[in-house]
Amino acid sequence: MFDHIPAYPGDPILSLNEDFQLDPRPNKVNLSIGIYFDDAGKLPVMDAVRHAETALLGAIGPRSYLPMAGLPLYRDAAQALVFGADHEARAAGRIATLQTIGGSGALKVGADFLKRYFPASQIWISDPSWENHRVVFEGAGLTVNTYPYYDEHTGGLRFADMIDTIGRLPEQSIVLLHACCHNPTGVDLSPAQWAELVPVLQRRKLIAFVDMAYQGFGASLEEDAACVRLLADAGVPLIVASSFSKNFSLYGERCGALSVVCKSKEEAARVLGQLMSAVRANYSNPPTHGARLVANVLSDTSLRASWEAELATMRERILAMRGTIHEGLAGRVDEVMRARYVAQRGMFTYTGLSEAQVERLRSEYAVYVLRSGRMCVAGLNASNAGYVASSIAAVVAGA
Ligand code: KET
Repeated sequence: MFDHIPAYPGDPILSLNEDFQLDPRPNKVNLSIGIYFDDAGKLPVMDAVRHAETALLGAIGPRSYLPMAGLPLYRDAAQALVFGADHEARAAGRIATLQTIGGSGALKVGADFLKRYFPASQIWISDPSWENHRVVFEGAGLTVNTYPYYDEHTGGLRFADMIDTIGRLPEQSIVLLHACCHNPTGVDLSPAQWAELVPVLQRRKLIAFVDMAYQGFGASLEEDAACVRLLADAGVPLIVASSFSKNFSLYGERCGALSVVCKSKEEAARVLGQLMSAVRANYSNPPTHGARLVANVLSDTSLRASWEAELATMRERILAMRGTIHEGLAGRVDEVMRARYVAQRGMFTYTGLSEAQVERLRSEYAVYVLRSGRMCVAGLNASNAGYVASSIAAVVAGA
């Protein structure tokens, strides 16, 4: 019966991470998947989350199904974090927000919603983008195209080309944008560039779909969300997928949210209903535990302060590691290849290494980066950064 089923070639991120786990070499370094490790190379449990969890365990209650839209306290807290607690659209009740299975679930529910109600629309994602964007949107039946984004010659942004392409898209096209900490390149739009993009989206009557998986890892919780608020203020039709996987270090709990900014409260209620219907068709309703943890941390003044402080420490450690590897590569690779470690932001840097160099890094040095050359700099620490720099220098020299 199943003879015709082909083997799964694997996922460029998750399968590589699994290969890493099986690698017996003691000096192995995992810079593949987008996970933040601390300076001891461990996946942190954040203090605020530990406190919230201990309190929750002491008060274990019954576990019914959550509503299709998720836990109300979580939905409100997630919305406030993305848009700012005092945003006018929140006060007006015109943002439809629901709890999703991670940021990925938010993308899928949003994609299903768009496919159903904008059947003629196609989506444009950055070139390159997170590999799974194409997979999720094509899986929902959308045609996926790309707009120019990364300039491999400079390690920067092809902003003029990006604007030019977006400025010529058909009306009601969907444009996928990364709010901050672009995955995989680490290259973001500046505030001035966002301000230039917004009127183009408006003029062409496009739908902005913003993926914000790294809020707090770029500059700050507020600055990283500034583009979302700018788009909402301008009245651009806006959908936001957000995630607590990274900024709460709660990867396995699958905590995300999807928000659609509408023109009225009444419209938001209709949109929310259709998003709930998409949830029901996919997985019925979301899980409880992680959502309770996030909601309890965000709504408790002291836990929230502790979470924000620890997140700032994580962000600063990533910056420090960028500096360390930048220094470690001095005089060993050319400046274009070296400068990006400090110019790019967030968890990822596009190293500019070729596929063959990436393969040598893995096979000869047990250093894992993605085939595309993407390195998760959040996997570097004081003990491995020097070794990683020397390994990169060796494969670049072809030695
Ligand atoms: N959007 C982006 C841009 C992203 O990098 C990830 C995860 C997600 C959404 C998914 O978030 P989640 O809440 O886990 O569903 N990226 C890392 C892990 C992965 O590929 O699944 C990564 O790029 O390594």
